[in-house]
This record gives sequence, C-alpha cells and structure tokens, in this order.
Amino acid sequence: MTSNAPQSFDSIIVGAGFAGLYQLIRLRRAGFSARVIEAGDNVGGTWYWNRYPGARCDIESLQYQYAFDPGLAKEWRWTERYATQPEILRYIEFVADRYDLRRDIQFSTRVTAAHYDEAAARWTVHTDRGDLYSCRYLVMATGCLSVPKTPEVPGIETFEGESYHTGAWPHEGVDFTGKRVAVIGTGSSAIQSIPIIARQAAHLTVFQRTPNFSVPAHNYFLDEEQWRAAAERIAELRAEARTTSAGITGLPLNDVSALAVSEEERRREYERRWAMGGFAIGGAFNDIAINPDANETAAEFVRQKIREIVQDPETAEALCPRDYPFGTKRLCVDIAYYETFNRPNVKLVSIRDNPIAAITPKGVRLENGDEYEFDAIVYATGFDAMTGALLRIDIRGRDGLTLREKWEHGPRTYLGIQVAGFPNMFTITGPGSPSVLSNMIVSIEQHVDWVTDCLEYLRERDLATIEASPAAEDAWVNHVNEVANLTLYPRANSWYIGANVPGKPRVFMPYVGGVGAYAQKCAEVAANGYEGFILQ
Ligand code: FAD
Ligand code: N01
Repeated sequence: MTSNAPQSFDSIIVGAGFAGLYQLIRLRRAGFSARVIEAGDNVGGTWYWNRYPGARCDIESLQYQYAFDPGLAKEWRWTERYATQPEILRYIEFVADRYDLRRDIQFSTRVTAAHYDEAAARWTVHTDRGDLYSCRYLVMATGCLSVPKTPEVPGIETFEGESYHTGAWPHEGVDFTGKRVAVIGTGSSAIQSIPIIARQAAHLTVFQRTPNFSVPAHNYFLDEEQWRAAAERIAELRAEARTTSAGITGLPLNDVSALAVSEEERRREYERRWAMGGFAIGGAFNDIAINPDANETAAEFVRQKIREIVQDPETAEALCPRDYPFGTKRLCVDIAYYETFNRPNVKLVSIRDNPIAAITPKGVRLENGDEYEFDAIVYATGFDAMTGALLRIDIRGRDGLTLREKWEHGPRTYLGIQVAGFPNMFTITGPGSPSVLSNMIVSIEQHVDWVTDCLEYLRERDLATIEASPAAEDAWVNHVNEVANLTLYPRANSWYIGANVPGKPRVFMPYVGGVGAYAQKCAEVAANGYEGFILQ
C-alpha cells in the first residue's frame, strides 16, 4: 500500500469485460467520472482469458452482443451461428475502440481491497500496484466465471510436462501435435476443447468425474441476409429477449407437459429440437425443469443419442449422465463431442469411484494406483463461480464488516445488485440475479442500465448513498431460495450451488425466476422510489 493521495473519481469499475465496458459507456454518457481497473492487459474479460481451442459462445452470436446502440449491430458482421472466442474478442476490442474506452481503463492492475469510509461516504480502492483511488460509487464488474479453479489434489506443481487451465490459456496458443495429452473435467470448456485437442494430439485421455448432458450446436456460417435481418431488428429483438425467461429469443416453449403426450409425440418433439441445435431442447415441454418424471424423458432421450453416436457400448454408458436431472448443470452445446470418443486415439477414464489421488512428475495417479503418463495436462476444471472474484478482494463495508464475513454461509444480496452494509457498491450480474442462467449480455445491460439510472436519481435528489435494507435483503434471499426449490436445479452438485469448490457454502446462487419477471421487479423497485433500499 502507498501513502500517496488517492486519485478521486465518481465511480470505480472493477473489470473490463462486457459488463465493465458497458458500465463505463453509460456512466460517461451520464456525466459521471469513471475509472476501470482490469487485471488483464486488454479488454474482453472471459473472452480475453479463455483462449482454449474450440472456445465459442453457446448463445447465438446474433443475440450474444450488445444492443444498447442499434448502430453497433450494423457495423459488426458476425460470421458464424456460434462465434468463436477470437471473433468475440475482436468484437469487444472493436467496441472499446469505437467508444474510445481505453483512455479510462487501467490495465494489468488488480484490485486487492476496497474499504468504505462512513464519514466521507466514499470507497477507498487499493490495487496490487500500490495505487489508491477514492470513489463514491463502486461497481463490481468482476465476472461470474473469472477465477479459474484447479483441483485440490497433491503434486500439481511437480508435473514435469506442460500444464494449462482452460480459463487462463496462453495467448500464443498451444500445439499438441504428437503429444500425449490429458484433459481433466467434462464441463462446457472440456466439451468444446476435447474434439479439437483430439485431432492434434497423438493420444488424448479424458478424465471424467461426472458426465454432462450435451446437445449439438449445428453451427453454420451466417449468410448476409441472416445477419442483416437480425442487425436491423436488434432493438426489437432485445426488447423481446428482455421479457423471456433466459434472455433469448427464438426458443419457443412448447407449453405442454412431457407426460401429457404419447411416447411417439414426445420423441418427435425432442428430435425436432435436437435438429434445431443449441438450447432449443430445454423448451420441448413445460415441466422438464420442475417434474422429475418429465425431466427423465429428456434425460433418456439424450442418453439414447449418446448410445447411437458412441460406438463402444461401455464408453457410451460411461458418458451417460444419471445422477442428476437434465438441465440442472449448465447444458453443454458441442460440435462433435460424443463422436470424438470413436477416435482410436481417445480414451475415456471414469474417475467417479476412483478419483485422482495425485498429479505426479510424469502424469496422473488414481486412487487404485493406476498411473498415466502425459506430455501435457489440461485442467478444464471450471471456476470459483459467482462469488470467487468478489471474495478475493478485501471488501469492507459499514463498521468494517468484511464481505467474507457477511457471506460466510453463502452470498446474500438484494436483487443481486447490492449487499446490505455495503453502501454504493453494486454487483453486476451478482448472486441473486438471473445472471449465469441467462444470456449474460441481456442481464449485463439490464443491470448496468438500472445502476446508471439509480445514480442519476441520487444525483438529481442530492442523495449521497443507496444501500439495501437488511429486511429487503432477507426477503429477497428467501425468495431466491424458494423459487430455486420449486425446480430441480438444487438436485445437482453443480457450480451454481458451489459444489465444485471444496468447503464453499452450498447455496443456489443465481435467481431462477427468469429474466423477464426479474427485470420487471427491478423496474418496479425503482419506480417506487427504490423500495427496499435506504437512500440518504
Ligand atoms: P468477465 O468477462 O468475466 O470480466 C470480468 C473482468 O474482471 C475480467 O477481465 C477480470 O480479469 C476482471 N477482474 C476480476 N477481478 C478483478 C480484480 N480484483 N481486479 C481487476 N480486475 C478484475 N455467457 C453467455 O451468456 N453466453 C455464452 O455463450 C457464454 N459463453 C461463455 C464461455 C466461456 C468459456 C465462459 C468462461 C463463460 C461464458 N459465458 C457465456 C459467461 C461469460 O462470462 C459472460 O457472458 C460475460 O462474458 C461476462 O462478462 P463480465 O464483464 O460480467 O465478466
Ligand atoms: O467448468 P465446469 P467449465 N477432479 O465447472 C471437473 C461457461 N462456459 O469451465 O462435474 C476431477 O462446468 C468437474 O467435474 P464435476 C458455462 O456457464 C460456457 O467447463 O464437478 N474432475 C467438471 O466436469 C459453464 O457451465 C461455454 O464432477 C474435476 C469440470 O471439471 C461454465 O462456464 C464454454 C475436479 C468442470 O466443469 C463453467 O464451465 C465454457 C477434480 N478435482 C464455459 N474438479 C460455452 O459453451 C472439477 N472437475 C459457451
């Protein structure tokens, strides 16, 4: 820490991904001074860090883009149904240039602490470079999936080959040609990278603890007309997306129970949606997310697909998810994932009942003593999701209360935007909002718009602070839990519930109530003079 006088701004934004950049644009336009602090050396967030082979979005590109400026959509020509990571990163860099954002961003700097000074009603922000900032408003745009998690097994540092985490991939890329490679994990990152690594490597071994449900992307190149039609209607399409459950248009829900139709009709509907690709299958029937028997019909449909695709019956069975309902871990969207297990150079090793005991200098040792040797290990083991980036910062609110103490038993927020005891601090797509269950760009835009409107409201009325009331926060936390418990989501050991991080409190973190209903609630709260918040 330094004794230099702090640099003063109306607002500090932490993070220069989709959220931080849009927040900067909005605050500038509203006449607030703002500084963005970003750990990476460029913009992009998720798309800056996750450069593993095969990385791409699973929400269609035409929807996975900003819509706040209709002109922007007409200037950026998406090339594929599901854009690749390099294309999304180029888009974000284009946005940064177009709105001249970089002059207000401090790169290669990590925020280490943020302390609230009650007397001044201001935050003091500390960085790992010894900078000090003072601000009235602190916007945490730190990302829900920005802290890579490596397994807690002994010996990782002893491995003599190359080690990579998908979420912190080298910028220069990796050439696996001729190498014996291990991929640990079978979540979305693994499912995207495995088919590509398999084509390069001499041999690929996939270590699977829990199989995942995956559906085909049916990716294709967008022709001029498809792109233009969406670009020209972006405002209208986004307005529609904001009223949906997941912030996505074109995924019509078939409002019928899976149990109310014949087996033949059910199969036809699932086949139709499988052929559409992507998340369409989730809306095949109206009770997949809430009724275990209905859910099982979707689960069994996907298992049958796996058995049809994967030639070796033993491998096919091992790839079939069984111990959690379909869709309660994030559904994966793949390009030839299951097909990859038909390659002679790919082997699946189930570690469900025989976990990894250690990483050794030569490779991987399982609990039963089996040893595998590798030239490279890829950890596709996910993230300390939703709370990880926030809790890595020493955040102290009113009375010196730390966020770590406050969230000791799991995150507590009002609307996923604010935390009682932490005035003027906002969490974009924070726990308790639809966030990771939605098209994140839709949720980011909704939060950033709400926060900016809120700050303008305070300024117009000469108010210094806004803070969630403890009662409103309690009621919201209860509501978030109640709604989650109406669904099958809490039945899975997913990262939504913190299950992938040993010792993390088990709380279902995102809000399942849907983007549309949630946005309406936020708008009502604002229209009622920020009901549930204390304004001073
Ligand atoms: P991020 O993009 O994570 O940006 C947060 C930034 O904050 C990072 O750059 C980080 O370096 C910085 N930061 C964090 N802590 C600090 C600190 N203490 N100091 C300084 N800087 C800090 N969502 C979808 O809706 N559709 C998709 O198709 C999709 N695909 C995804 C694919 C992958 C591989 C991953 C990992 C996630 C995907 N997501 C997807 C979720 C994705 O994270 C969001 O869509 C979106 O990019 C998040 O933007 P953000 O700005 O909120 O956070
Ligand atoms: O991470 P994950 P991810 N030993 O947590 C396994 C988004 N995303 O990076 O399930 C052995 O899903 C773990 O096993 P288990 C998307 O929201 C989107 O893949 O915990 N295995 C699991 O198989 C996604 O959900 C895209 O039993 C261990 C895997 O590692 C989120 O980011 C692409 C282990 C981790 O899967 C995270 O995805 C990529 C251990 N000790 C990411 N620890 C798109 O397609 C963990 N695992 C757009």
